[in-house]
Amino acid sequence: MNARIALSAITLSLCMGHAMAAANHDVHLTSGTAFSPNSIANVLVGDTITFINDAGGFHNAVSTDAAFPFRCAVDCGANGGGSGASWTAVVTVPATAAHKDIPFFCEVHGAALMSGVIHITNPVDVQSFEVD
Ligand SMILES: [Cu+2]
Repeated sequence: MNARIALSAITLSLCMGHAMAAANHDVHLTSGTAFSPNSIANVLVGDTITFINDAGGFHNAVSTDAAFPFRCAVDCGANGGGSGASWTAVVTVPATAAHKDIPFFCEVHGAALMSGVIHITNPVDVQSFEVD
């Protein structure tokens, strides 16, 4: 049993390449019409995306994808419409978004002008095996 646990831990560390704890990905909304970065890669289910509007722009961040819907500005609820205030909003990637690319945009400036995409991958499934 001890051998099995040790090998599982080694396999895990080799496959994952990073800690299992959820990561956060900051996305800044600029004073112009951009998300920075506008392509967020290597996102895992359970990670958080933090949208930060601190450059004086009037924006929100919206996904209409049913796998990972959000509409955020001052909050991700009633105050999710555009706001020029300094605001921060955090969304957590749900299991329904695994292996998907989730597009998002700013309703104030429109998807053609101000948009981005979250690339959601998943870690290799944990495997273990017995060694006699
Ligand atoms: Cu905008």
